[in-house]
Amino acid sequence: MRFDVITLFPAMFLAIKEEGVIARGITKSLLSINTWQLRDFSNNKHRNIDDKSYGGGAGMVMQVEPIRQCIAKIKQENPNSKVIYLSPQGQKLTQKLAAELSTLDSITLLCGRYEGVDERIIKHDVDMEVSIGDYVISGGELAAMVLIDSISRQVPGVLGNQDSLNDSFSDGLLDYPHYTRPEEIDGQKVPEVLLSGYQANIDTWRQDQALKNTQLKRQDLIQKIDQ
Ligand code: 4GO
Repeated sequence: MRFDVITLFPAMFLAIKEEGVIARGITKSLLSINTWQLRDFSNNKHRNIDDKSYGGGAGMVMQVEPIRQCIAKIKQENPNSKVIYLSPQGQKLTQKLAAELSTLDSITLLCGRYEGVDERIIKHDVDMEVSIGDYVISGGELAAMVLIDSISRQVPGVLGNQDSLNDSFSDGLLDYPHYTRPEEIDGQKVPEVLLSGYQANIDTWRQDQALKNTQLKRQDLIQKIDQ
């Protein structure tokens, strides 16, 4: 999977490029993250990429031309790249959507700042709007990183011996509880079944706990399964 990211703050992406699961995916050549500084596509010497909003009001709007030129440049190398704009108006990110997007070869992520991008970019250049939840953040970058992470961990080989199929939500339920050493701390014991060595019993216990966890914490997810 190749990610191309259009942003005013490329350095923000060092956080995921240099640490953790995504960094390992990059080392294994299963992933690449290429950032594009939108200001490099400005058409003036001040490197401006935004202007006042037609109709007035506070806040600047990101202009069409630099974004369109940047996308054209990215598409020279990846003609089929799917262009995603991160915004609260987008389709809500779920484990299922991340799984679907993980089958693509190339995704371009457009990160807005200020009041966002000129609507004509969304109409003409963007294939899909995605939202990471019903709240506003100051730029698309953090949302893009959430999307990159959730997609990348479902790209085959990225997680190694761990397995994204066991993630919460993959079967529509939350995860079961996890324990590690020591067996007892301050009187709190690890559930006996996990020490028993009977894998069938452990699997049954985990399924039961996942269901109970979901009933207790996320009743709405149970209703979704029943539908
Ligand atoms: C994405 C972007 C929220 C989301 C954003 C979200 N806020 N819920 N802010 O996924 C345009 C300028 C959008 C700031 C950006």
